[in-house]
Amino acid sequence: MKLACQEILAPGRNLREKFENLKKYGFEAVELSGERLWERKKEVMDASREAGIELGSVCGGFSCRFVAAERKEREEAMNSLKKLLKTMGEMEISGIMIVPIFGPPQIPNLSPYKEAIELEREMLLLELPELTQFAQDSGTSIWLEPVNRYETHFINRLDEAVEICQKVNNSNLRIMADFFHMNIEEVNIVESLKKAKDWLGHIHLADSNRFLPGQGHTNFKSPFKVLSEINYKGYMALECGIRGEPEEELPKCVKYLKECI
Ligand code: LER
Ligand code: MN
Repeated sequence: MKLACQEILAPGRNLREKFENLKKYGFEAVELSGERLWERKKEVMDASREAGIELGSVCGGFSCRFVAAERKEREEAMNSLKKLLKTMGEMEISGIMIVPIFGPPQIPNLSPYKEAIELEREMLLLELPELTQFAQDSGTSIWLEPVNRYETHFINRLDEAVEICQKVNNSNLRIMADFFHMNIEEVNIVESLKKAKDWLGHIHLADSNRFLPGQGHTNFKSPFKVLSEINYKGYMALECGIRGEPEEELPKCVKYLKECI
């Protein structure tokens, strides 16, 4: 388990200072935004080398319209993800999370023929083999992220994401587990992680209120015990708000997380 932090949370006047601060606080890796990453490639790689911190993962910064009604939008989403995957491979970044749909269905409900969600699942299953193969050829991975019901109607729990990975059957498609969403959707986080153990590619950390771990009431100890038992070797990246000053709260959070591991 390697602790990572999203770049947006890091204090610092420039990228290098942000990365140096994260390293100083005890993080091993950074989670980057994918926004025009190809243009920032050199700056990001230089800052990572100079600060001695890994580039772990990418979150956001591309079109998520994979199952939109318009073919043009779907193709744009596929192409924008491919462009990012290629850059990530060149930067040796291990993977990117995708949330296939935010919000309500984007295509009509055709029941009794097929409900919107069935059509969306089928559409995604047509696209994922090509995207996953592209990720594999580029040397990186895609992680499907289950997100809570208030943000999407599609894939809320780990088992739903695992089912899709099983169908695609490519080792470069894995799921990711976000503690904030799991707190809302899973019956029992420990049991869900155990069941998903062979498919786990990445983790997002946030407390119950989506502030830093330690600033809410989530129990991290028992899920972390499971992650140790299953020998989870991936990243756990902070994706949350911060109550207080980042300079003080981020190192405190690292200490707290290390005590929980
Ligand atoms: C959205 O709530 C989320 O958790 C992000 O990781 C989506 O990319
Ligand atoms: Mn997340």
